[in-house]
Amino acid sequence: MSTPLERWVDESARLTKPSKIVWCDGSKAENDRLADEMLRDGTYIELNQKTRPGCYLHRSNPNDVARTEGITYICTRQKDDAGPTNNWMSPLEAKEKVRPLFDGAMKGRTMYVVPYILGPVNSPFSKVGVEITDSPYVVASMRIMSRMGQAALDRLGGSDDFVPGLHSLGDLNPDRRFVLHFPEEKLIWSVGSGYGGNALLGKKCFALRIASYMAREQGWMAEHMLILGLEDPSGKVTYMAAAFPSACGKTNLAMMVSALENSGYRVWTVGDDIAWMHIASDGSLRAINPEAGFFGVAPGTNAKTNPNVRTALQHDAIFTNVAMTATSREPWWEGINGLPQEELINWKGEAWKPGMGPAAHPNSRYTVSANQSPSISAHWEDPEGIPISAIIFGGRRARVAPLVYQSRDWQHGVFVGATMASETTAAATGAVGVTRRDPMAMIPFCGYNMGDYFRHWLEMGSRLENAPKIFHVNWFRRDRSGKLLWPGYGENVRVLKWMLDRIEERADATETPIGDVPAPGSLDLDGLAIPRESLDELLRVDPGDWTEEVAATGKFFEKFGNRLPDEIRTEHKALADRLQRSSVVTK
Ligand code: SAT
Ligand code: MN
Repeated sequence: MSTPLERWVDESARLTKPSKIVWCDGSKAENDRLADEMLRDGTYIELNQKTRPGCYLHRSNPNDVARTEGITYICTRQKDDAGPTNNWMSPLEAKEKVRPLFDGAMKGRTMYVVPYILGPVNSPFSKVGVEITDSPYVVASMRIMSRMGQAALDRLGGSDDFVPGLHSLGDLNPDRRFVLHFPEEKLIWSVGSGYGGNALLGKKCFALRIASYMAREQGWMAEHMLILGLEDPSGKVTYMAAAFPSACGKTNLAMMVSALENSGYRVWTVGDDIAWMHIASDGSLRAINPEAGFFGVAPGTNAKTNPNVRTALQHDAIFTNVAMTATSREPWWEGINGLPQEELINWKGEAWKPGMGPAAHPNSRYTVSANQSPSISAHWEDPEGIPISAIIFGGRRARVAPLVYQSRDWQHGVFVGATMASETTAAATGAVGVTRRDPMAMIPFCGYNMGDYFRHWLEMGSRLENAPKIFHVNWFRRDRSGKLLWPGYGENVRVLKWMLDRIEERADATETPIGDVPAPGSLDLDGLAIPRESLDELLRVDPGDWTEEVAATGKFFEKFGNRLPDEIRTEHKALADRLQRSSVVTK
């Protein structure tokens, strides 16, 4: 008798026609074997094994360097169930269109069967996925990013309780590239890309798009959030989850070395990208990190911005599309630490000269196990998850949003999340630096209609006896000359400390129309030289800017028609009214 997994593997092999099938066990021996093969065929380029044992460089096809949202689809039977913010095809049409691209796609190649667990091996909240892929780079990456191999097969047994994901590099032609999600049958198909979120199907495809759909069905949440613990001088740790769009500093915040370490405030990492959260029996919100590694943006990473990851990257890490020093074979990227001391080979494998553009691709990445970071929390694999006391939303905005504000309550907090916006980055293809609305940083990752997603958030709040406080931050506000006003990185702990003090009811706040900002003196600025005017500007709520913002969010919400919850409409109107009253007072 064959198992559901064996039947799906057979079926996929009949379609893709590989010359060989390998079931991955996740062992070191298997990983070493794959690394040797990849070194031989050029998929891996060896980095300096003396200074960085087990570290390799991978160069993806230059047309395949970021998530491609334009060819990413949510395939529900009804278009309206995918909603206005997702690309949609009917499941039938999508399969008809894309099946031919899988037909014979693995001829002459090896098909790897990659079973994996999302979440701690022994957590009741973890889930099993199986990716079929013809990319050994994907196999090696999945081994770092998830609990891959035998443990997953053991957990699955003969059950059909797994999310299948079929992946083939195809011919890497962008015209024949598709990332398809079938949330109703919990299935993923991806063809034509070998890059990150397009190809590591456990990451955005399962842990966010499919999982967000499952989470709504089952009453939990799958969110694009880092998870960190803030330790206070008494040793007590308070956990916070934060949603920022891709390449807006989630990894650096989660792994931060605190500027207030001497006064006893430390940050511990639980996760850097995705949080699965459920309501525990005591009515609190608890989170697990479904992932086991970090897939972080390399450029800008240095001793100041993320010292912990520098330590983590000393061994057993994969670097994708970074540059390399020509003689010592060290990975290199813009913002690593000044100018290179020797010749560079750029991310395309060419001898690099100034004027050729960046040597590392702006979306170049490192892939490394979470437990290689000195900042990893002792509780990061707790099967029941850790309790979340604060939810933080944030974006990259040169204007409008102050450094930090607190929402009035859960419903207002959901509205704050729903009105998030951020300037686009190199993490996805398309223009960089354009402000786009990105509710809860989930615009590219919500597996269903976002109007229903907002409703789900509201419903979760009504079931929480001990709901986390909700905040919004913006590390990226600039002055008139375009200079960043806030130093960021390790100094961000000051903002986290203010949140902790708000949770513990120790810090004062000033009420504004958009929410509560730190009262004068309540933000700990000890040892930080920041001009008074900068601080005023950082916390300023400009009625003109915010009136425009209200108009922009109103227009965005119109897209959802009657799927938009009334509560969001009510909050929108209430904000408009508060702004109007405040501008009357200031006049
Ligand atoms: O390419 S990924 O989706 O894995 C990274 C990101 O965009 O956040
Ligand atoms: Mn992400």
